[in-house]
Amino acid sequence: MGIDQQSAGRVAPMLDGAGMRVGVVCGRFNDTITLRLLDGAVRGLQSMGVAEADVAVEWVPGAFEVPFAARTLIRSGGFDAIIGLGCVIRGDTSHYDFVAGECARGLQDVELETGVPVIFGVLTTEDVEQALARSEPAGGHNVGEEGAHTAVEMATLVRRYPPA
Ligand code: INI
Repeated sequence: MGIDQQSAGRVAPMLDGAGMRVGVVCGRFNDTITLRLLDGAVRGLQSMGVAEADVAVEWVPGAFEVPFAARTLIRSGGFDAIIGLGCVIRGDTSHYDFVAGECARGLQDVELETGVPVIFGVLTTEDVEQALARSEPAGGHNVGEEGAHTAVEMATLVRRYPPA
């Protein structure tokens, strides 16, 4: 579950982030996990040549606020991509479904409305153990780091096909 099944001959994307400006919006709720995602995202961006000065990090209260912040950054201008980070862990009530669902829908809405790639780097897990396993330090599985790769790949697509 949740593992991208890769074929042996999979075509690797060209990931060159030099000159790209990327916003990272991070939810504070469950910040022991989201800090690990943020580490991964920054590490991933740096590894692809995105300059430190071209990465803007903004914290918001929780995953529910991430889409609004993503839209706010995009409307300010100059961003090639936004990475949304958060961690929603299932509790005893239906709150989880609203927060996780609206965050995902909101991020997709912002991406399609603005034409700027918005990456869903929000963990939605049953428990803390699952969240820890998806936010590992360098060399391990980290959804923030994967989000950085997705951001640069999608921003590259937009650069190849600018609006007419
Ligand atoms: N926000 C999260 O990012 N993760 C959660 O697990 C979570 N839970 O479980 O409640 C959560 N709630 C806060 C929400 O994102 C908003 O900040 C809050 O509802 C105010 O709008």
